[in-house]
Amino acid sequence: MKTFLKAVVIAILFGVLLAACGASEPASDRTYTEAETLAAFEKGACGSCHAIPGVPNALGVIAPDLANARTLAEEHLNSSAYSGSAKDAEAYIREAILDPNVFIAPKCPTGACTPNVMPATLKDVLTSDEVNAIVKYLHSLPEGEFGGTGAVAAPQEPTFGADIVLDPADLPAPLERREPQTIRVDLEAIEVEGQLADGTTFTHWTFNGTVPGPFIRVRVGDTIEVHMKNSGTSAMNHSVDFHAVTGPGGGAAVTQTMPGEETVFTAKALNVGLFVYHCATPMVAHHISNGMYGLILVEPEEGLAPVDREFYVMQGDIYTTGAFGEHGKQTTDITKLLNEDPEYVVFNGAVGALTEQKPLRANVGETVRIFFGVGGPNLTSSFHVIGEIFDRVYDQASLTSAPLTDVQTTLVPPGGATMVEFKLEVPGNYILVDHALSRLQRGLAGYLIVEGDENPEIFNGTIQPGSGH
Ligand code: HEC
Ligand SMILES: [Cu+2]
Repeated sequence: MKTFLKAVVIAILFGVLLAACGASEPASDRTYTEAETLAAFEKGACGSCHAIPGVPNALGVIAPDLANARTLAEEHLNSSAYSGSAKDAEAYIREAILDPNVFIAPKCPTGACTPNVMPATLKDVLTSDEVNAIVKYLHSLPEGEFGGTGAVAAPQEPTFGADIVLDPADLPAPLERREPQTIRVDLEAIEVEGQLADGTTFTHWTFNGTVPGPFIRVRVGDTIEVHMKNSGTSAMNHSVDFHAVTGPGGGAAVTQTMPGEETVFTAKALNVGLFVYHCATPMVAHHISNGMYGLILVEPEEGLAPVDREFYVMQGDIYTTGAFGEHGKQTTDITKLLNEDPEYVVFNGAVGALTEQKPLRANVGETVRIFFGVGGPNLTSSFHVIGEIFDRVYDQASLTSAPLTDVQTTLVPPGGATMVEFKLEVPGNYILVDHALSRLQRGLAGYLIVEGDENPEIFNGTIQPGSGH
């Protein structure tokens, strides 16, 4: 609830910046297929805030239920709070989409409506044909009781999308010793149809096209100059909240960014540690679940102790319309999201990301360090590497406390991180897991493949085929 309130506060802040538009679109005679209309609702992400009967996934609970859009429109047209120019319900609905600032409905499901949560950018996102399709649909809904939303069966054909997996070895090298500097951080929110699993794609929302977003590395005392861009192809507004930042919303209060625009802020890294960053645009859980998270490391003045290899891994839970393993294009199921009942749980954004696709690789005799974070939005990880023991765990990613030593499994909450280090003595295939092992069946596994000479003094035996190791 706290996050939600924060999100609303942020929405208020950014709404102040939005200009009103006004002009209403002429009605068109074109008729729309049901699929086109549903696609328009999806493009506008209406369902992440509104419940809309007949629209799959439109089960949002923070905005008025549009089941009775026509009745709501007729009531609200006559309200003294209304400053628009619509004369009938159809025009009102169109205006609510194109110029929402002229009116605030008195009641949202979670209480009084908050101004400027309804995005003012839909007029840029949707074509006038799409708006017309939506208006016609909402205006034509029959009055009265709606028994649930008639979810449309997801297509079962396999789909193929972009590779959004960030390689766990893709992170900047340790910093040289130096005086504090201003470091420019470029983030771009990019919405992509990414490969989630074999034959299954998902509308990933990303920072810089990957999950997790880029690993950012600074030292304490540095000032970060964050350029938060939102791609012109985005349907949604996006933003960034750095847990390493001291200031309103960790930056989210000043980075609510419309498609095609850029916001900038600076902040001083006061605290050493490994911190999560994530999108904080309502519904925040939806943006995080779709992949908008990453880590920022604030090194101590003297740096971290040297190791042979560093890796960057993040865990996330995903709530698709279709069941786990179902082929086809998936979007987020808001009911499953709110019930914290994920279909997929993954490392670095996809099933197989760190097994078949981009496993961690190292050699016998080396020391490895894993920067591990949980984007979530909901599941806490019991992080464990099968066949290894963490020599050091920087619990809660506190790098200024002494590490725990000789740990089997460590807890990492959503919006939290840990840094673990261990030495590799024996070659083999070590498996990164969340020891809540049901999640293995939902996609959560990674390999650390260690090559080198056998070390029979430490481990001696013959690996059995089919053991999974
Ligand atoms: C980020 C959340 C959000 C999204 C996305 C969103 N809305 Fe809204 N919408 C709201 C909120 C909150 C209100 C009520 C406050 C207001 O009137 O400004 C609202 C109000 C409305 C109203 C007026 C309802 C009334 O009671 O008078 C209509 C119609 C509407 N939205 C349609 C849409 C459509 C269609 C889409 C997608 C194209 C959409 N909204 C996308 C949050 C959202
Ligand atoms: Cu976002």
